[in-house]
Amino acid sequence: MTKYLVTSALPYANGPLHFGHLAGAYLPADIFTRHQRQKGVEAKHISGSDEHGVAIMLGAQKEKVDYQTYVDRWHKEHKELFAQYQIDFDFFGRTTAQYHYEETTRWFTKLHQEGLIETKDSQQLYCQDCKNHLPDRFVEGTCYKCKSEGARGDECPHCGTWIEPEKLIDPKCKICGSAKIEEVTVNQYYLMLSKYHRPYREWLESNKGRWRKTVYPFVDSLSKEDLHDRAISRDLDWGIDVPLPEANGKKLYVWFDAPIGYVSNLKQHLEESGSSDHYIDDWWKNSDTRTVHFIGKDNIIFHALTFPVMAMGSGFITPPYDVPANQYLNLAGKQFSKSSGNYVDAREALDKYGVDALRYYLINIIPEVNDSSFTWEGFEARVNNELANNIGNLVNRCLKFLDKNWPEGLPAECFSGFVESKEGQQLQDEVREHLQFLDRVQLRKGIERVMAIGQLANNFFTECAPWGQIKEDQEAAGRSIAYTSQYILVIGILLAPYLPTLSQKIVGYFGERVDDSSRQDIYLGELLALKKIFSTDLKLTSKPKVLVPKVELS
Ligand code: B3M
Ligand code: ZN
Repeated sequence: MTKYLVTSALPYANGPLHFGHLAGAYLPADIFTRHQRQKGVEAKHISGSDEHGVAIMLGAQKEKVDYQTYVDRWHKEHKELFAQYQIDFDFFGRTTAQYHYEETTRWFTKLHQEGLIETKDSQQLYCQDCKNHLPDRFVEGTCYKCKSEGARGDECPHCGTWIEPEKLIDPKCKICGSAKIEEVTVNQYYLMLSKYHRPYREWLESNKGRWRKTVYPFVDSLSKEDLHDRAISRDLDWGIDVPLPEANGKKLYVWFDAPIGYVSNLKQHLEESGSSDHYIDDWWKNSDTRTVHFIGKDNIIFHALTFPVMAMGSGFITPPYDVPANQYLNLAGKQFSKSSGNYVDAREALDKYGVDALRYYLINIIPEVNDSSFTWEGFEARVNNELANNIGNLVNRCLKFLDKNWPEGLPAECFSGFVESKEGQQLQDEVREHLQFLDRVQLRKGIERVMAIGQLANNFFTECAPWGQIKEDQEAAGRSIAYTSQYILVIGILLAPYLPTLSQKIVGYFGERVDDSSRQDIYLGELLALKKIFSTDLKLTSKPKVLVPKVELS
């Protein structure tokens, strides 16, 4: 039986997470995991803090705290924020943990034995003023590919090029700001990607139809001709030691150990939870497992190229089934940036507007195909016009009407005939289509489909006008309410992966009659399950309340 190993990019324990992170990786991974579980498919969601690398060193140096204290703080903050946004993980670990050092060492040793790690001399940038080596983000300059400024020694955030630092135009030291930069020769360990070109291409091409149009062609063109070897060691004092005595304390490059974090964190999770599963045999190398990496577009190379080569080269794990990378989410058209003030505090926003409203808007602007933009006006309009009007109001009006006019319960006979009706059949088709969107990781299309069902339910309710019917024909009014209630229950169930709280509240009105198995049937588009659920009179478990308060921007 197919099962899913869902991962989301290990966030750097370096500064607050913003909506771009949430909508770009964590929320999609959370929804996809909840979706699989709702279908009855086993799924695990694994992530953790990425605690090495130069960006973190710079951050800690700026605050004048030691590296471990610094990452401890951000690790804790991130975990709390995820919990508040109801982004659930089976395990959220850390790359400074002992278990992660051990797993990473195992990988290095194997790849070294297999001849996929070798030493080479190379040119590296060195600051003549502060006398530091300048790998990765210790240097910034103008990108030699797209000519935009702010390209870092590891990548250009603008065009996504994997930067060779010595080629940067006008490089500057990020530690002291100096432009007096020279090249020195250093000996480093290299991942010999060039040796793996052929098998890599064969694997890549096997994913062609499945991967997103924003992902496959990008890696395809990058790897068509050849693959360049990449340095995976650094002369720094923060990171995992290269596990060889002759390495003299060199550290591993953060992008070597970070993706191994998915593997080490799953291992730790299984151990801590007392599972009898083996992390490799039962998960990573099990032919039933589909690994899906949720990431932002700047991480594509590492997840769709280097880590897969490490996977195949070590033989430890099967490379990923899908890498549904997202584009960028901007704030009012510009990049989120705390330092330049283009920034929203995700925690404050949550305190003000609540988790359903924020998740709803963020899901609607997941940058699946193009970059997208968060705006407060957009937030207000979408929550009020769609979630509050289309769903919240409908549920409230219909169930209040039921409660008021049938205080002893709406008779079971009123519910019959819905599944076979033209409305019921159409609803069934819609639910099945919804399923396919989420299976294909088209989450925005998924939630749009749920809202379209909300619209159908509203149309039905308005056309029947039970408030008029009840004056002449009690039974007809009862039927209208019973049919609308069935729409409402279906909507409540479909909302589960997106808005767990709202879903729970809606489904909760119907009480214990909705058991796990009928809930699953309905989610899968087997609407016959409604018949069993409504085979007895319906009395709500509690008085209907306002479910989606309107947003008022202050
Ligand atoms: N920490 C980059 C990022 O947060 C990096 C991801 C690691 S995934 C293995 O964008
Ligand atoms: Zn310097």
